[in-house]
Amino acid sequence: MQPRVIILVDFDYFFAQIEERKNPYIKDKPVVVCVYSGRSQDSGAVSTANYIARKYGVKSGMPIALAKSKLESVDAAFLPVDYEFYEEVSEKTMTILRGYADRFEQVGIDEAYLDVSQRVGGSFEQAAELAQRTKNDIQTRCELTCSIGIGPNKLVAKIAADAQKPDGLTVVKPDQVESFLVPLPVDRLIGVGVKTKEKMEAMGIRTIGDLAKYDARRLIEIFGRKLGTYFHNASMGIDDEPVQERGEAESISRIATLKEDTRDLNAILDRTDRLCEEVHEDVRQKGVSFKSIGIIAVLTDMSVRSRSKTYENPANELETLRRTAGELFEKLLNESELKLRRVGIKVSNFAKEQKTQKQITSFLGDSES
Ligand code: DGT
Ligand code: CA
Ligand code: CA
Repeated sequence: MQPRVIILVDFDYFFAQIEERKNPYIKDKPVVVCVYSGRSQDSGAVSTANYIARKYGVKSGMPIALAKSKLESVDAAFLPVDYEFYEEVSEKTMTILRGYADRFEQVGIDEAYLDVSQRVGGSFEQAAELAQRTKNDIQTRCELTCSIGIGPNKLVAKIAADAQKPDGLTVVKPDQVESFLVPLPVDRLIGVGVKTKEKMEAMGIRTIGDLAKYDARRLIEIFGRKLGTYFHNASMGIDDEPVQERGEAESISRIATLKEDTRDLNAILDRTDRLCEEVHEDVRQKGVSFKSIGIIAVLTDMSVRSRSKTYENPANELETLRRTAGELFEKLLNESELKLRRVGIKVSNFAKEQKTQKQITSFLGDSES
């Protein structure tokens, strides 16, 4: 069987790099993107920082005041996060990246897996060329740098992408996986967070190689079957998880403004019945079934309420949608005093066409990362 060739693209200091692109004059300074909590002037946390600021010890999650003290002696730019704009940029980059993949999976705002096995015919050399072309294209069209890892699976590709940052390109061929992983600290594996790392250290496991040598049965005794098996396989670079195209949408919804603010259930349902029809038409066209039905209400004070109900079995009938929406709006009216201004209907929790096998990432909920 031809080996899989998986690419992971991760953008460098994403939010801060976008800010640099916006204001090129800050490019040579430390740039710190902050989530201000608004309580006092400098309260809040660092979202991310450019690599110049990182040299001064500034890190994601750090209090803004601490970052300021680290950069006291230099001219640095502290900027508030602008998520909407970053999302716009993200969408554009993801559209470009998708064009380079047989199968594509976005993970988070600045990261994506590309399965390129077919288009490179299993060749890691060709994949490296493809990755370089991808980087150039992204640079030309988006003026952004990214780091790329290439491996025989998602796990190795991800760790490879982290190996050289920023603007890196790291290729790990199947016969290099072992020597690549063995010396790395164990917390490079997804799923090994601070606590697990400490626990493993106490067991004498410091590197991925140490973990690979550790008795698999003992790992299962200590971490449980799922996590123990995952750690054992991951330490040897084994990962069968497919690059999974995301469903077109995770939810389908419609929202509308009522003719006048009201608490009259009939007037509300008159409007939401039509929204239900529209949602249902979308559901029908997409050929999905949903397990969750939700309602959204914007009240006269502009506050937003939502309620939802999840069924055991997926449904797709208009009648179920209408009936559930009716029940939920009735409940909501009982629980609040204000009139409703806008109403919405949402379905989510779509049932997949074919059941996919439980994969490694589904273990990760049990662990911190
Ligand atoms: P990198 O990939 O090491 O060059 O740096 P980033 O900044 O791209 O880091 P990454 O890929 O982990 O995260 C992508 C974006 O997510 C980042 O630009 C800002 C945001 N982010 C990451 N960590 C945190 C955090 O701890 N707090 C907040 N608010 N945002 C974060
Ligand atoms: Ca990144
Ligand atoms: Ca990332």
